Amino acid sequence: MSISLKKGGSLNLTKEVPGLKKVMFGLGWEMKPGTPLDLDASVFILNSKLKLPSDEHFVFYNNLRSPDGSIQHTGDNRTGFGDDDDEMILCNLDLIDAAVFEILITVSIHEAEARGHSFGSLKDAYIRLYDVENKREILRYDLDEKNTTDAGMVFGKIQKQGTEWRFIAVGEGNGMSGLQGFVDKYV
Ligand SMILES: [Ca+2]
Ligand SMILES: [Ca+2]
Repeated sequence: MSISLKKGGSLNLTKEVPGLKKVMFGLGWEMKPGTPLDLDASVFILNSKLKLPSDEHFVFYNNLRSPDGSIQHTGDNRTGFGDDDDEMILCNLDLIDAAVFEILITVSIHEAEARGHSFGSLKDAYIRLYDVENKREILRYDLDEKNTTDAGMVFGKIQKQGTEWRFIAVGEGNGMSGLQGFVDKYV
């Protein structure tokens, strides 16, 4: 049975799913009627100093694969139409470089400022972790605070703790700085 997390909640993936190797991070969103909104999932692969080891460790719609092959973005969705996952990121835990400490999954709104959009324009948004090999959902985090003026948000992250991986439901916005704000922070 899938586990439902709240903001700040976490789950030890290694203990919960022994032998877990291939994980899919699925992001889905729906907007309020009349607000066409393009959400973008991006991944920041960080070392223990919480920085990108190289520009290529920033995986997004223009760089779909990490250098070690552990992270693969399946491509941009511009409308969020439909109830299934709108953007997906595949992660192979076995391929993650040993120097990696944390993998952030962010979502940001494309051209938020120009279009006057924020997370307040969203009706629903979620992130879920899916075990690709065993074909089952591990956990799900439904964004509980949507009345924000943020254009970017760290939705969730996986963090290395010794030899184990833990998922944390973060849900923290970064104001109107959006995707560029994350790039400025982690490069
Ligand atoms: Ca998109
Ligand atoms: Ca959707």
